Amino acid sequence: MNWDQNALRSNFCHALSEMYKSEVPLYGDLVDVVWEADEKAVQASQKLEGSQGINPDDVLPSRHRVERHGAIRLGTAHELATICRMFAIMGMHPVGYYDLSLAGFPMHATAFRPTTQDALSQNPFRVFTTVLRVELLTERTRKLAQKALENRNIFTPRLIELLNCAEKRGHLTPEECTEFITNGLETFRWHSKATVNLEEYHLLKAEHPLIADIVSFPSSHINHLTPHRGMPAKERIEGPPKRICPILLRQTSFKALEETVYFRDASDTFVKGSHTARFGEVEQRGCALTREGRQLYDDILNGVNSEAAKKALKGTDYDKLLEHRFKIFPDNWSELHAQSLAYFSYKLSSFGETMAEDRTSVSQLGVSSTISLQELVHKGVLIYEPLTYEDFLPLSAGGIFNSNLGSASEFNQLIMSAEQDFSGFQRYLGTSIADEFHLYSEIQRESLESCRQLLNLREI
Ligand code: OOG
Ligand code: NI
Repeated sequence: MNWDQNALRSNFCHALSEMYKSEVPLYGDLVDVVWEADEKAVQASQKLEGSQGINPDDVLPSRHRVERHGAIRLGTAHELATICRMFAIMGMHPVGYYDLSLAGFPMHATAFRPTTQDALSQNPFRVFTTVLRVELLTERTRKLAQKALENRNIFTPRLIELLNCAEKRGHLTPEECTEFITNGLETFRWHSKATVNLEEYHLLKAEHPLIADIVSFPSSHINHLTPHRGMPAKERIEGPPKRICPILLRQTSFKALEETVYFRDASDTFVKGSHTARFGEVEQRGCALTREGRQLYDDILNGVNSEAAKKALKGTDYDKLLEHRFKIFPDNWSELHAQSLAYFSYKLSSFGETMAEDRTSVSQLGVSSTISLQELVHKGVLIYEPLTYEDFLPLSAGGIFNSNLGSASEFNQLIMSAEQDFSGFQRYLGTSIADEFHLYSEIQRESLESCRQLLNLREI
């Protein structure tokens, strides 16, 4: 593909943000607050430079002031396969499988995102994409959902032409890129006229509010966009507690808006109703964890959640327990590095660069041309920076979904016992899902490999 996918992704993301701001004016206010907070956080972290207080996000100033992610919910295999083609044009590919039945939702998901270090640093925009699992619905709801979904088309005919064209020709002209953005936005636009009647809407909603949200509308409206936030927040935040070295992802969201929706009644006239789905969210991204690091994170979190459930801990009591239990998770970069709990990218220090120019001094470092990574770091030849976490957390996503819904129902309990369906999801997608750990370890490996070459070492 020979058009600039990074530029197309940035332009699309910007256009989507403008559209969402006009649809949800509160979102515009959220963006202003976040920018202000970010500015202060960046200034504070610059003062701390050289200390341990650096957020990996903040060492990449070009990544500020861009939307971090959006989320959509799809209904069918065809919608998923087509969205996959659409995102591919913008350099976004499916990474990770999220089984949301764990949190009681009849859905599973992936994240479409850039996968290379270069593309991520140019624009990391990603879209959390959920798909309804109709097989987990009760028969009556399933029939209703299938009927409504069969009758809708969330893609404009021109968008499909452009997809075919881009795939066949291998390129899009600048005019076609503009058309791609205009047509692509239609898939995510909010429509206040439902495709189901009020009675059907209530049936869908009674089973699960998310089913009604996915099934009742003519498009797959974007349900939130998330700007970056560099500042800690006071509200209940999903994910790990605040740390010196941020890990993974901390998020919090605002309650969804209640919006007017028109439903057709039996005499085919529109009647007024309402729907609650779209919200605002802020996030802080920390470093990506290795499988070992993630296991430790999951173990701590599961332990906290089961103790909290037993003792019915909530709010600040829950947070205190979380903070206490997370004390065993190392909170300085050198330990996270030495214990291989997080992923890093390596580069030569200025000392290392001087050495690279003068090969004899490298051989003086070790007895042979192989030297361990820890030695190179210890001797100040290599420096490392944490890799930013680019993915999502299923339990946090569950918390985000839940904050916008009523309390758990019996239906949720039933869903929780469902098996995940990774292979079904991948089949519908029409392509394979990348493994997030593999992507991070490749970025880490490549950075080390380029250092090795510069230092002319046989092995590190
Ligand atoms: C997606 C919720 C997941 C996140 O940030 O974890 C998500 C949705 O509400 O459709 O966006
Ligand atoms: Ni989100």
